[in-house]
Amino acid sequence: EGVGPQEYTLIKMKVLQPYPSKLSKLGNKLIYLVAATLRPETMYGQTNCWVRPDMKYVAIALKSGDIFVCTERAARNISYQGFTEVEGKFNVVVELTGQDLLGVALTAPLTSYEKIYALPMLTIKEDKGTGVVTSVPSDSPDDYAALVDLKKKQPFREKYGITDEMVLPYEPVPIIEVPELGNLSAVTAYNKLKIQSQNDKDKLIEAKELVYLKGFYDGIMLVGEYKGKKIQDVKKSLQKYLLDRNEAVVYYE
Ligand code: A2H
Repeated sequence: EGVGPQEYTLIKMKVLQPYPSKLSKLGNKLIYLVAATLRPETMYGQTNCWVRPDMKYVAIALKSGDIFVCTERAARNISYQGFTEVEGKFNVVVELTGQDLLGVALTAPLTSYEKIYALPMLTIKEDKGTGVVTSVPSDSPDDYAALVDLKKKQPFREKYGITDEMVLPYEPVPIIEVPELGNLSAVTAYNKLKIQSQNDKDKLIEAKELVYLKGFYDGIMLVGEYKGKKIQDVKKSLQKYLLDRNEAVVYYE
């Protein structure tokens, strides 16, 4: 890790009514699963959200009145970044596990899918970001591998109470053209390296090295306001767009 703090964009993924039973007492409050990303320009390609079933999460009440769902570790960091009533303190309104969040319907900014779902990813790290990850299978090999696992393994869906309509209609969306890797760079890398599942650790590391470097330096937007522009030149503008619309916040750790 670097010496300074890492800046992430926290994407606010809004939970749709009816809320799951664990969150039902929050009634008409706005609840967001907040996903830490380094790639705000990829939000056009979101197909779902990831949570880890066996991990603990908290729902915290912010001074804005909104509720954020994230790990307790992230909640503590958030409480030092001006979002809570009292600096360094956070008000836990519900304690949950990832399991409680599976199958929750959400809306997310910029994606062309009207409604997306919280699905299980088993490789989420507890000590990074918020423990909630937004899924962009077109450009992230981890996301594509986890989505394919759910698509091709019915028993895996069933184990976690995930229905077909939460998964099967969702396909990677071409949003960035990368020289030699095409417009679905994560899919290209996955196929090229013959990745078998989200647990294929070494190959996924290789796939990520391939995709991220090229994507960042040579990627061209295929959609949206910055269509035709280079990724490095649009990242900040798209982050600002999301911040201005209150669809994201900046988060450091
Ligand atoms: B990124 P870094 Cl399209 N566990 O967002 C595992 N992965 C996590 C995580 C956690 N607790 N928290 C965040 N992440 C993911 C989009 C994306 C991302 C694309 C391409 C690359 C990419 C869509 N998923 O990350 O270790 C999130 O996925 C490249 C590394 O801090 C977040 O950004 O560098 C990234 O990892 C942060 O990882």
